[in-house]
Amino acid sequence: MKLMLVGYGNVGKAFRSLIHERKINVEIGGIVTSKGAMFKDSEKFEVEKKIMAIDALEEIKPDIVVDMSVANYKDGEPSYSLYISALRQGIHVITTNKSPLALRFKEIMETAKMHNAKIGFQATVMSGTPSINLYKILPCMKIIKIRGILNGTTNYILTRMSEGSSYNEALKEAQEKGYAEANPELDINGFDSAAKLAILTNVYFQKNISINEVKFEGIKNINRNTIDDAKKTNSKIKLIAYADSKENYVSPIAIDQKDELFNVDYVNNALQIESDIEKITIIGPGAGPINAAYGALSDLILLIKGVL
Ligand code: 80F
Repeated sequence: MKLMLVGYGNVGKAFRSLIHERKINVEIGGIVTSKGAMFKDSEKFEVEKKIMAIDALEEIKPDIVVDMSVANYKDGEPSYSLYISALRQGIHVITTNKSPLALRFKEIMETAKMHNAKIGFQATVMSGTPSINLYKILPCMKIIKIRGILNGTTNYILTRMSEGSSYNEALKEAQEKGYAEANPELDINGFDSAAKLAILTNVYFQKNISINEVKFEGIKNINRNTIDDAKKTNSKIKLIAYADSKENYVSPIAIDQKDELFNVDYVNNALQIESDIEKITIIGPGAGPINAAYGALSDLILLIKGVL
């Protein structure tokens, strides 16, 4: 299997390292970034041709495109057109980039189905902690509601602020650890969580909503006083995402010690799934280069095994 990697930042580099360290039997035929393409597998990226990913398909002729480029919530481009073009040619797509799926879920899924190509997007929600792919092993359940903490950066910031750090210090740490989006405003204002909730809603409730249909608020208005006030009542502020078949929202909420999400701190994320059969909670890292890269790697292995 030949791969074309799109995006070679924190996640792209971690993904390439994992492929080599774990000796995964694939060929990296080229890497494309915003600067252009390189038609070989090398740790050091050097532009060989100023070309966009969609045009590099012709030259690299991959079996699988792995998109780890920046999110664009205006129109999901250029990744959206890249997916449609690749899928129409029967090229599989694996992505860590939420924006195309948070904006045009149905078109992407239908194109994949029509052309017998696979689209893997585990890493778009909770990185390597099973969320999207978890649904595949919960057949026949009627999902009633989902609730969770879906953004690593804001959960890290809220945790560090409750320990005494300033907002700026905590954000800087999250950026240094590779948790934050290239534009961290997308984390802070709730956009990233809303995109993840839209994708989860589509998967868990078989819907076709876009991020524009999610009500969301980020942590912009949370300050030391809000956090200290919550502490006085043994509560913590968490950026909670919620969806059932009728409503959805992302909002900072004070939760108490009885809440299962109370101890989900730092970069950890959580997803509670309430169904007609049982209630499941999964907790694990929601961000980090190696974690997001692992989400994509798990899709790749499932795809190679024919079970994605
Ligand atoms: P980074 O900014 O390091 O790299 C982006 C790369 O994209 C660069 O190489 C850039 O050249 C390339 N690029 C930009 N425009 C391009 C174009 N038009 N064509 C080709 N390449 C282009 O970004 P990251 O951190 O490596 O993230 C990459 C993608 O993974 C983004 O879409 C992220 O949203 C996504 N992702 C990142 C995660 C992380 O932990 C986690 C999962 C997905 O919960 C949180 O706190 C979330 N902020 C992170 S979730 N880094």
